[in-house]
Amino acid sequence: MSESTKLRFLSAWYCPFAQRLWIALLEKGIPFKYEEIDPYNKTEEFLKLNPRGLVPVLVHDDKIIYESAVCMEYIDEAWPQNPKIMMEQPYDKAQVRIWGDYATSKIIPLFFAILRSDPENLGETQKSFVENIGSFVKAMSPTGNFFMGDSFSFADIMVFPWLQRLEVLKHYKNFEIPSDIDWYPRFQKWLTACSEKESVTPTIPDMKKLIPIYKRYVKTK
Ligand SMILES: N[C@@H](CCC(=O)N[C@@H](CS)C(=O)NCC(=O)O)C(=O)O
Repeated sequence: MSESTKLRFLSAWYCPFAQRLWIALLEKGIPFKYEEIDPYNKTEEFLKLNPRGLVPVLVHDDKIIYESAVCMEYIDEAWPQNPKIMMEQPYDKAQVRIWGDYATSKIIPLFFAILRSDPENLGETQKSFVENIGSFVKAMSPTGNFFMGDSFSFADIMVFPWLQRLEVLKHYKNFEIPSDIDWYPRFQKWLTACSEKESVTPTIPDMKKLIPIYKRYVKTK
């Protein structure tokens, strides 16, 4: 097996969870083989790799790892010589874990809640989404481009795929972050810096192809 086929990355091009891991692999410069999977049409072979039937999945020699955040921590430790995405210092590591978890437990469910909202509760859901993004942005380092300042880290990668998909919410629910909100300039600076990173640009999906994928979540009345 050549160096590049030792690590298999099972992904779906539209999946924001898989995008997290894709960014992390590129950021760390780890050679891998990308394999496109349809996780909604689960083959026996795929379920053997991940009994939960979800992408992303990593196959590293004979080891199988799944769950995007776990996979990111795994590659960071298995390739320790590359740039650290989990940070070096224990306190910094705790911060990126706290805010990575915040992305998963608060921000992402509200992204999907907006798509599923009835007109009666859309306003309240959008308000909570904005407040939660605001808390994330206000926790960012005031200097530098990224959450941890000059270091692009786990905290940025955990939330970026959803905040880069805000156009989906604009398309279906006419949602936009109010540009007059006090933390908006820091948010835009962060979003632009992340979007322009060499490890991120190849992972950004074509919005024209992506928007129809979200139709299944949308509630219209
Ligand atoms: N908690 C998982 C979530 C992964 C996930 O939901 N992946 C979706 C695609 S974006 C999937 O595989 N869905 C298949 C299904 O729900 O059956 C992670 O972080 O990796």
